Amino acid sequence: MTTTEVINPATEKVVATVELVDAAGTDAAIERAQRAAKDWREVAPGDRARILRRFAEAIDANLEELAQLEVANAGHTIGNARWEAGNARDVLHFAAGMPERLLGNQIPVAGGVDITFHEPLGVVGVIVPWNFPMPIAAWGFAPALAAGNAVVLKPAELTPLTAIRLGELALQAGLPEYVFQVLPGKGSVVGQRFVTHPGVRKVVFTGSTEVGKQIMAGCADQVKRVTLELGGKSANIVFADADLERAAATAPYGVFDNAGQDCCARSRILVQRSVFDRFLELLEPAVQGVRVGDPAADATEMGPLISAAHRDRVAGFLEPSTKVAFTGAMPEGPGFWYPPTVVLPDAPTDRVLTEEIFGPVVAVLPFDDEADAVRIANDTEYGLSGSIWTNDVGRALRVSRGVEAGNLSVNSHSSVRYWTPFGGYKQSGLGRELGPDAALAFTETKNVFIATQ
Ligand code: TAP
Repeated sequence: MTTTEVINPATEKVVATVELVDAAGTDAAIERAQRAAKDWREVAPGDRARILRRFAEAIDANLEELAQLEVANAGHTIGNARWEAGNARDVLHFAAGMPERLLGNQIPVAGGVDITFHEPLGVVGVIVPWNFPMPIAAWGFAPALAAGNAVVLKPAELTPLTAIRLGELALQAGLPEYVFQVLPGKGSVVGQRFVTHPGVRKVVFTGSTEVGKQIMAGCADQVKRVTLELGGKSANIVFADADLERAAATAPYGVFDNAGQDCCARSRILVQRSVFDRFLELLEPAVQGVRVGDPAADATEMGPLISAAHRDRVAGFLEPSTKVAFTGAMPEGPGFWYPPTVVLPDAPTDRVLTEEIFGPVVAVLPFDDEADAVRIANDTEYGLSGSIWTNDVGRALRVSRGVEAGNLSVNSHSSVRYWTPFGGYKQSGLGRELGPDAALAFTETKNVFIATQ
């Protein structure tokens, strides 16, 4: 049996040793899930709903333990980690409303009755990255279970602890055995088997665009259903007519939350040229005010990066020639720390502008007018989220419609609510998660005609 050591990124100490599932173990789990799925789809909608509610309540009862586990495993601030466990709970509560609302249509036809059903797919494979282990897992497994599917879930090798605990809580809450299995293991082994095993009927993948493309190509072989949530390079657009003080005070939190390891990070700040210098003056104290340090302390706003390798990768984006405007604080001693960093790119082709850094680095650049702002915002292969700061409601709507991204916020940096749809344009993804239609992504629509003559 292969094992992996789970490291606390704030202390560099080993917090747990986890056994990794191999290819044969993955196949066995998929086959158990196939059998379990047959019974689970027959459970009455109201009973499925009740079990999901109990699962949500079990998370709530263990919320602090789950949050502390995430602080130790992923270096998330305790405030964020509590929100993340609460989000998994809320996503389950929301999904518990779905089994009884999977409504079909009755369509007028001649000579009979025509009705549609939303049938479960069977076994769904969910592949989760390390940046938000609990929420991203729940966005996949909760609606999939609600729609009557069995789920096999692969957490990232770096962050398996909360997913393993969620698997235990599901069983305690009364979810039948093998309906929800957590399989810690390597992406190239367990994740890859989700793609190639014909028993898995859909793959939900969140992670890098590079691996997402391989997953999509692999799924094509069996015309396997796929949802992809991939990278981002989102723009925070600040117009001269905006409340500049608020825009500058909040901008660091729109990009440095979770140490910038957030697919929705607003890692490009576009500022109207007439207020560019003033905005930078206001941004500097805001960035220096971000409290970076011990993630277990209540007041901390930013923790470490996930690993030494990732810190090196982030640092690699800054060339000797990169113009750094200013940086924020960073603790000394052990831990994979990187300070909040503001850079001023020289050209539209600079890597800090074109590539997802996935760390606490933000590029600030000027634009001339509305059309220029939309053009620069869209000058990327990504299209996940973004913010627009203006006090002109017409402009807010025009620019929101013009920016090619799935999740935009005006005078705010919010991206994710479990009851609104979430997902990306272009190479940021395929399909949508969350929102009122979440369960439909885990069903096939079946049309049945019944002759009455
Ligand atoms: P990846 O390296 O792509 O890994 C994501 C997951 O896929 C991990 O569980 C990984 O397993 C697994 N995996 C790796 N290779 C695989 C393969 N060949 N077949 C099947 N599974 C495979 O991404 P990451 O670095 O962990 O996560 C960061 C990326 O996720 C960023 O680009 C970020 O933008 C994106 N992200 C997007 C969103 C949304 S909602 N759009 C949300 C969060 C993150 P192991 O790591 O265990 O090998």
